[in-house]
Amino acid sequence: MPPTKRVSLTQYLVEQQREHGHIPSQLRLLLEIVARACKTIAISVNKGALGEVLGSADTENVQGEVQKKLDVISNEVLIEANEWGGHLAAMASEEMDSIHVVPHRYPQGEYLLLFDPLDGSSNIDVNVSIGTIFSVLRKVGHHRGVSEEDFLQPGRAQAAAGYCVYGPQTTLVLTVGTGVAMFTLDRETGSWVLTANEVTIPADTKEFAINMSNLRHWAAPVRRYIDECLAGKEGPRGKDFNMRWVASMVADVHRILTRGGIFMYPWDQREPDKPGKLRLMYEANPMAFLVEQAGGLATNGRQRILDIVPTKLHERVSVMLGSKNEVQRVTEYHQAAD
Ligand code: P6P
Repeated sequence: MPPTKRVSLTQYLVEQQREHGHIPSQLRLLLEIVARACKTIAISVNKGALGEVLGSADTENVQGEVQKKLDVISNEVLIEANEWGGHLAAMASEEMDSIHVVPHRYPQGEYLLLFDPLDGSSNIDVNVSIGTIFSVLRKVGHHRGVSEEDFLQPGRAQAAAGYCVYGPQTTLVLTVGTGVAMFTLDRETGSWVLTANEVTIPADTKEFAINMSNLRHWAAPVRRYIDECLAGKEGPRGKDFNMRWVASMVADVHRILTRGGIFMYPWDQREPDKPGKLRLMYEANPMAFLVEQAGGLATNGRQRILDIVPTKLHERVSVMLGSKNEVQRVTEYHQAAD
């Protein structure tokens, strides 16, 4: 619900620190710096063709995907913003093969920051909403140095998570484990203003988000779930459904946090060895943390995404998240099929 008086991100984080003891000062600094980096990215995104930031960077990332100029720019903004603060030990990004350890010229902190610097890149050149997704872990143990193994923690260990959606509004959405808050960028003052607090996803929905062009490749439980939605009022669900697919996870998840829905990017038979398209560490985990904090569910069809113990930094996962009763239903269809 919209707050009555104007609360800035800084005030919100100070109150979380003071009243809930949920945000040690290093985590508060980290979140303020990430929020500031998102503002910098928003400026580049909003320039579009005027900023010579569109099109391909003519390079490939670890996923073998052609990088857009804005992918590279956004990644560099986040790295440079977070290196010097003394709050981080290392960073990991969809755009980098291996982890980026904080250079020795700076103090090292206890946090690990993971991000997809610009998710939904295929939408950049066609002016459709895109976003930055981030996840915060703590470095566990008192060993010196930091390695990729330090990042391989289940999503339930996250200290914080969030995203920034670059759309008609620029909105930062985050959780530190005490619910979900949304901040809209006031471009006149350059500050993030609290515009929604205690965000809650309705348990039921009539809206599903999936790339229907993959229908023939899905496993039976997903086919069953979607076929029943398409059967509408005359079918077993007894109600009509609507479909949305932005092809930008941040935009689809933001809609679900705002009005409910179910988002699915399931395993499909085209590449049977790949569990799914989306990445566990810096796409599925942060979104699953946010969705659960808003009363929703997030599974891979069989288990809670936040319970998956990663084995590789860039591992992929099948994702079903959103309105609790719908995610529960499609997960039960998977379990019945097993
Ligand atoms: P498709 C964007 O590339 C992304 O990683 C997610 O943001 C989005 O939900 C999905 O892929 C879109 O995939 O196959 O529909 O283009």
